[in-house]
Amino acid sequence: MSQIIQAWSLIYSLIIQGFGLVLAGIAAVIFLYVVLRKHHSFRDTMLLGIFFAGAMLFFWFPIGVPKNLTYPFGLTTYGPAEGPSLPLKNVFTFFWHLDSFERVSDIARSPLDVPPPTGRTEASDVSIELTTKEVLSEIAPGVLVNYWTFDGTVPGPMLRVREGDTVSLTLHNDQSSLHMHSIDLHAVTGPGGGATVTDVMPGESKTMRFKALNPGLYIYHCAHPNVANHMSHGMYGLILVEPKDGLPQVDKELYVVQGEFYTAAERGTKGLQAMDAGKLLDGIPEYIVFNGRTGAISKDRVVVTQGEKVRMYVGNGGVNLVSSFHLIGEIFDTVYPEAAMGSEPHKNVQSTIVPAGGATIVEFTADVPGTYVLVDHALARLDKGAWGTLSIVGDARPDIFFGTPSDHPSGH
Ligand SMILES: [Cu+2]
Repeated sequence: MSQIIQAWSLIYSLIIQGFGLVLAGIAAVIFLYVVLRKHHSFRDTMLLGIFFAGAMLFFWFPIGVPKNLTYPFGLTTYGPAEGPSLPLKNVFTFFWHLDSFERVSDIARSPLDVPPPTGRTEASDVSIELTTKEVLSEIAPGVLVNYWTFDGTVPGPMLRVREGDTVSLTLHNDQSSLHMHSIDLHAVTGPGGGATVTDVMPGESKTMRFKALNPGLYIYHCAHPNVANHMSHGMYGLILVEPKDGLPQVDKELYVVQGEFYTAAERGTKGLQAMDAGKLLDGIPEYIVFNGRTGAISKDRVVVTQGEKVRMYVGNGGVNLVSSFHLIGEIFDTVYPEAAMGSEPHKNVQSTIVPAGGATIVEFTADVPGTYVLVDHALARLDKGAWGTLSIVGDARPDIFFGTPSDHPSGH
């Protein structure tokens, strides 16, 4: 039953609304013709008809065709490949096989899911396997999205290698996928970052090999055309290339990736959502989230003990917005700006830029217990979902922070 409701919400917004208007228009023309013909000659009816059509064009033309009706046929794009509209055949196949798509109970990759340091002092051969999979999951309570993923979560798994390693990466595309996918790792030196040699059909696998020449934290993402479309379905993650001497040891490491989702229906509309190619091109997302959905990073999930040194690996899958990453109530002791390594990191930073298709590394020490809110400090984005919380547990530190909490606490 719920599938029928979900399918209905999509059919309603995409098809019925559009065709309904066309049907109403045809009926209105016939109705007018019949009524006018009763009292007027054919010539007068035609003149009146032309008058009404002209008046309608006068008011209608400046407004243009309603946005819903332009999708997916009326979108003009100038990219290197086709625009972000989904192939119509795949849309039909999607509905036909709606029941066979895996329903993931939680799309979010845990912020605690960070692989341990390689601990190696020598370069090595490393094998990585990733599977692209299209699944269904909730971006907000009751709001279902068709996510395209690496390994079934958003972001995909964090990868960790060492500078100088030779990486053999096999990309599988799950049999249930409707689309081709590929991977472009910004850590790769070579055409397409690997995308040119990893384009995989559903059910197919391809292996690439690359040498991790430059240390740093890099975004990886699907780069099958339309790239923005694939990325805004959730296809991104981070790969850390540790410098030869490793990174300084910390007590806790966290993994956070911001991303945007462009649903056709308004934010909060329940049921299965269609993506809106127009909103994607205009860069007006309905949802902006950390780790794939609203509320993915919570103070119950991320608990830091007082005194611990925390490092956050932060990425931005975009595809349109630059993030102003900030942790309310903390100052980043150390920031590797744009996740660059090899130069002196910045000290004592409040907010740091995470470019679309870029990353940053921030570190702080947990001093004062309480709940802390991480945000994109373009704060209107909080209401689209771009925030999370973490807890610091420990003893009060009145020497650093003292006051009486308000009965009406503010978030900032
Ligand atoms: Cu893809």
